[in-house]
Amino acid sequence: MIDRVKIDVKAGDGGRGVISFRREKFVPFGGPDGGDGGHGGSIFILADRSMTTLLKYYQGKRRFTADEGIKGARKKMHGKNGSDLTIMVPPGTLIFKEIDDGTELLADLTAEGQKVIVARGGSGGYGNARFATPVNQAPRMAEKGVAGEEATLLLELKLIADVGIIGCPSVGKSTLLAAASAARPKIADYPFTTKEPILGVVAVGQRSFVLAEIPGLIEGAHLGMGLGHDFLRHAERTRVLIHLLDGSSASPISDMKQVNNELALFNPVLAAKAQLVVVNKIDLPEVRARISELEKELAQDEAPLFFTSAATTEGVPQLMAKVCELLDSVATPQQAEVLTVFRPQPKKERVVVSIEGDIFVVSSPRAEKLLARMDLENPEARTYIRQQFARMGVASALKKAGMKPGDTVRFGKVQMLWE
Ligand SMILES: Nc1nc2c(ncn2[C@@H]2O[C@H](COP(=O)(O)OP(=O)(O)OP(=O)(O)O)[C@@H](O)[C@H]2O)c(=O)[nH]1
Ligand SMILES: [Mg+2]
Repeated sequence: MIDRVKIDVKAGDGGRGVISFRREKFVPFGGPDGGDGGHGGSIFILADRSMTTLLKYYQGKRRFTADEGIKGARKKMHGKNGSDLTIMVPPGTLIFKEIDDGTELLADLTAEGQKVIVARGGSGGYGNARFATPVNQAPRMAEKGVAGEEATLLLELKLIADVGIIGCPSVGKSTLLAAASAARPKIADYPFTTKEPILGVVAVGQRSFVLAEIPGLIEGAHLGMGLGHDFLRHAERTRVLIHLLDGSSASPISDMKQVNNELALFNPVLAAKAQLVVVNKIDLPEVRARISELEKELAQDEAPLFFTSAATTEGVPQLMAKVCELLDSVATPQQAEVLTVFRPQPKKERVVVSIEGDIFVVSSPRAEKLLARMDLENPEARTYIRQQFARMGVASALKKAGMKPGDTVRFGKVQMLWE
């Protein structure tokens, strides 16, 4: 039961900085006062419990854009920042980003309130007021805003079960799941019919919860016997456990003790989870005859006790209503935190020049970033770029590679004649 959907996100571009000069009465020549552009809005994804599936993104919008930053204005006025956009997903959603050779995991939102940034807004460009220097007091250049990040994301929902059905093999776990939900697991009278956890959604009035069958537990399960650990790990995520017993077993009580022992050995947290004890198969006359005896023995345990027939559904609605009630009283693990995405960046950038035909290709993200912000038609901006290239070591790297003025140089998507 995995839910997957692909969406596109585009953060807002930064607003451009503007070129403007103060104009005042009786002042023959005012200084530069062009303000900076606003930053583009970023896009976040937030785990929210009001969402239970990704269905909304199958049926509705699949492309999300955040607002752009507004351009700067006169009197050094900063343009308005674009507002951020938050996309809601259910807890349990994995977020992958498409990259050239596959996908990379950006975040695993397991708990309510976790939030991750998936596309950063572009920063606003500087207005001309920023470029005034003692030598150039009237700069006629400003920066363009930086483009907002864009990405294609794959959202994948791992359904986290609220409630797990545990118990020995063949006690009727699949039958109970089928009786309470629309899930249709395989049911048969040999052990380990169910080989992986199976989930179903149970509706009780207006409420619903996710119920999972945890495959049969036997002695040694914590050591990997039977079907092993994986399922116990699955049970760790649930909030309530239904401990199902076969009323026709030689000793339902020792079955229960054995399973509880396995839970404790695997993880004490698991053993401490709220349990409901359920004796199943009461439609069988020999089981019905034992009810009061079992009731007495099992009453020692503090867990609520139920008798059901998963086969005829007798007692099942009452059990599910109690589960619902118990879920309300068991606090959900809540931890609001902002996840940071780890993207390693080289500490100090090296400028690498390669030659393709008669074009000098410069690899330098910093230089590319600078060019993206500049208006190459503007002579002042070109002078500024030349100065910055000298500082970044781009000019010397090109010279070393044998480039001469008049040659063609390429930075990412931008190609230019070297002046
Ligand atoms: N009479 C009776 N038989 C039942 C009841 N519940 C389950 N069974 C039978 O018990 C056998 C095992 O049922 P399953 O639901 O497959 O049991 P399980 O616990 O899922 O078993 P595994 O997945 O193999 O561990 C099947 O033959 C069912 O028909 C019940 O309430 N009454
Ligand atoms: Mg089963």
